[in-house]
Amino acid sequence: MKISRIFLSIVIFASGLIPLGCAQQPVPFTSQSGSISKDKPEKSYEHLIVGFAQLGAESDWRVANTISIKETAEQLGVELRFLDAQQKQENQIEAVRKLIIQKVDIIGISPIVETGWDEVFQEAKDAGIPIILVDRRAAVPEDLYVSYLGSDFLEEGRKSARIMAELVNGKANIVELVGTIDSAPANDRYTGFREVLKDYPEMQIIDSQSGDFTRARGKEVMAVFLQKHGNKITAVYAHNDDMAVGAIEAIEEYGLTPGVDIKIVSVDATRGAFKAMIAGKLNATVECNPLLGPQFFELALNVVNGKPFPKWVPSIEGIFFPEDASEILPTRKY
Ligand code: GYE
Repeated sequence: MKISRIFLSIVIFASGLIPLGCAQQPVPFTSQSGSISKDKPEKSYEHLIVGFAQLGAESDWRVANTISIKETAEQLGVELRFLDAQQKQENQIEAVRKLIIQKVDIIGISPIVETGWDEVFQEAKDAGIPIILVDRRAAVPEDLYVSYLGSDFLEEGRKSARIMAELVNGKANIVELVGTIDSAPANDRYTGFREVLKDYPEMQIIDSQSGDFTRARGKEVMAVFLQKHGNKITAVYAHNDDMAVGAIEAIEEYGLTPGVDIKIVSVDATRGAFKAMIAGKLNATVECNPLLGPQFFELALNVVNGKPFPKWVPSIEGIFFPEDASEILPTRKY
């Protein structure tokens, strides 16, 4: 493995964020919920009831994320009430309301989109039930959730652009497969990529459309890009691996060679991406870690017990390339 090509980014230091162990505004919740009174014994995992409002099962990343949450709950003996919103915000809002009625101790949610959460989060707060944002952020006032556990999506966008610039020597006609519209990862991967592109005037984004983070939509949108722009396209930036894999199929059906005629960079680092890199069809994948179960339940227990916790728990992530893919694939858990 060429370590030099794997840039482990220890986000917590790089971004100067709040280090683990620093309390960040847990107070409004703890005092409101009254669950942290000194008379009450500390809860252990076996006594914790956790609600989780998952957004759906749109990608390999999401499937791995769900498995991680469910498996960790089982290992720790936590009672988990898991609801799947099937990629509809109204279902996810409904799920939070159900969990409030069930009086769970705490709610984890991966908000499908960034906006539209104020009302239901306020309802949870009024009921004294803390909300942890897991994987995706929501655009709500800071007092409506206790903590965010997940990745730095802006940095993933920047990393993707830096890698792309290397691959194409600073000159490309790029098409972009955007994730779910208005989702935090799509918004930030879009913005972070463009931030870096400012330094590369000969790298142009010639088209950009949502593929909704799915393989099927990624393929469809890429086919449309190819019909519209044909051989002009020299690079694809996909906001996740599933869409990149779909795009690879579309490129092959169009008669071009993915990874060679068209350079491709995507985000997640799923096993599917490693297989595509081994086949020479994907040029790089930027890691986004879905295995958040252990960190989530640790955070949930700390919140419920009134222990200190950070406002953001960032993941540590790397970038992977074809030359290392065969060696690394067997170690990948998703
Ligand atoms: O990159 C994508 C999934 O929110 C980080 O959602 C997650 C993204 C992930 O559908 O594959």
